[in-house]
Amino acid sequence: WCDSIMGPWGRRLLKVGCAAALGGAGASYMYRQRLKDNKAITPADFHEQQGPIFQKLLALSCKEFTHQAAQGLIFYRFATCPYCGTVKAFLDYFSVPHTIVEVDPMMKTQIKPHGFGKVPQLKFPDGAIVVDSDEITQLLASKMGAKSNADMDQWRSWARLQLSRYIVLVLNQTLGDSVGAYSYIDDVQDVPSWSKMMLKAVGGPVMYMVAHYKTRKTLQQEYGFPPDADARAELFKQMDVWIASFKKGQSFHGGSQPDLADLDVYGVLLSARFVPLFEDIKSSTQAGDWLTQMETTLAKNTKQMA
Ligand SMILES: N[C@@H](CCC(=O)N[C@@H](CS)C(=O)NCC(=O)O)C(=O)O
Repeated sequence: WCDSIMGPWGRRLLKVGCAAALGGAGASYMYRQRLKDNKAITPADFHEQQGPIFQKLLALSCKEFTHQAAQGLIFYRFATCPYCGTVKAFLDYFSVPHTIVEVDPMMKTQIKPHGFGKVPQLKFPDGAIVVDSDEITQLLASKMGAKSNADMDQWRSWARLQLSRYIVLVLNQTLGDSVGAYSYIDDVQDVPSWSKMMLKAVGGPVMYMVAHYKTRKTLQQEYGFPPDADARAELFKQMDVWIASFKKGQSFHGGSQPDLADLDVYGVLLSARFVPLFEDIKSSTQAGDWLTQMETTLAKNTKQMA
């Protein structure tokens, strides 16, 4: 039947079509399952279930905290995760000694034993693990005596809720961009080659779909991003508004030194540092000098051990 109606090329096309449909359905099932697993436990419950070890961490004085942290914390992250970027900026700025563990984004092998499926995660020498960038940065800021205010909070929310999403849209404009955004993984050791391949073959297309059908919709429905507007132009415009919020003649939002808003905004932008977008923001918006000063300041302060 096939032979007479379709011929050999038709049959080949049919097979490729079926394989693509099966692959798509499989990826969609895995993605939904993963979201479900990620929601299985909240950060608050995860912290509570650690019991006294977590309560002890919260109760540490600034001096005791610095003493414990001096032994080195382990920071689990995906290099391109904007929330992980905020934690990295805080660790660097406050000179908290830390070692980075790059988590395999496909299999998440390195955090499986922890029982919490999302990064960032910060592990303390006594075994306590803090998850969620909001919780981690709040803990670090309070132990370092850094306070927020309403204006900073507004910019910090903008960074997490809007800026991070514009970056996702720009990084996933085409399917090629989505696959290319995972190129950083080639330089990561401890991730098996087959996982790297899967990440590009499956993770890339999934991120493309997420960006176009979820992220764009959220920006439109919740943050007034006009349909069919150019995400890159909007991102650049918003970066200029951020810089315009600085007091006249000051290098940072915080004045002569970065404040918590500077750290969060910079941290979110770190998610784009493996692709040309990061340098484009430097050269095509008012944010160039600020970005360079942030890089210099954090490089001077960092106590990254590996
Ligand atoms: N609200 C969390 C969000 C963290 C989050 O969504 N992390 C993503 C990476 S950007 C993640 O780990 N996703 C789990 C996965 O890929 O399965 C935070 O601020 O830390």
